[in-house]
Formats: sequence, C-alpha cells, structure tokens
Amino acid sequence: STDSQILENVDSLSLQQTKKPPMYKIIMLNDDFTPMDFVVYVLESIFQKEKEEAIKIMYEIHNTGMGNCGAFTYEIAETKQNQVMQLSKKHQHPLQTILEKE
Ligand code: NFA
Repeated sequence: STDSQILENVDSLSLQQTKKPPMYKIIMLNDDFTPMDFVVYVLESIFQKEKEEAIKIMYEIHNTGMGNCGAFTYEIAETKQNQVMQLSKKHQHPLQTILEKE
C-alpha cells in the first residue's frame, strides 16, 4: 500500500524473498491478585527482559491496565502465551495475556 512496501514487494518478486512475517504483540492484562514479583519473574523468564525493564513494564500494566511484552511471529507468540498460562495456573494466579496483530 505505501510506496516503500510496493517497492519492497516488487523487489521480492525478481530478486530475493524480503517479505517480513506478520507480527503479534503480546499484551499482558492487569488484575487485582497476581503478585508484582511474580509478574516481574514472568517478564524475566519468558520474555527475556532485564530486571529494570521488567519492573517498568509491570508498573505500566498495574497503572494502565495493560502493557506490551514484545512482538513475535504467531507460533512464538502462542507458545509464550501458553507458557504464561501454565506458570500462572501452577502458582494459582489469574494472570492473562492477549495477542494483537501489528
Ligand atoms: N495489580 C497487581 C497487584 O497489585 C500487580 C499486577 C501487575 C498484576 C501486572 C498483573 C499484571 N498485586
């Protein structure tokens, strides 16, 4: 649709495959029960965030209702979403995520 996308796609027909896959943002939702430390642990262990960044994202979720954990291909986003669900269920926390197509 944009000039640069048309050029990129025309280019990919004759030269090489440069088209990027669709990306999905993982949005984490606030709730009143999940401990802040657990959310920080999830962001560090599943989303590879440094502690300082994990704390920043956790407070963004706590204060606004939602926050961006990162953008991934569908398969990776779905896997990370399942990992969050399984870890949260194991610890009996109601932490939830949704996917948003970019
Ligand atoms: N709101 C939760 C609390 O006060 C913390 C939280 C942050 C939960 C981010 C979910 C996501 N314990």
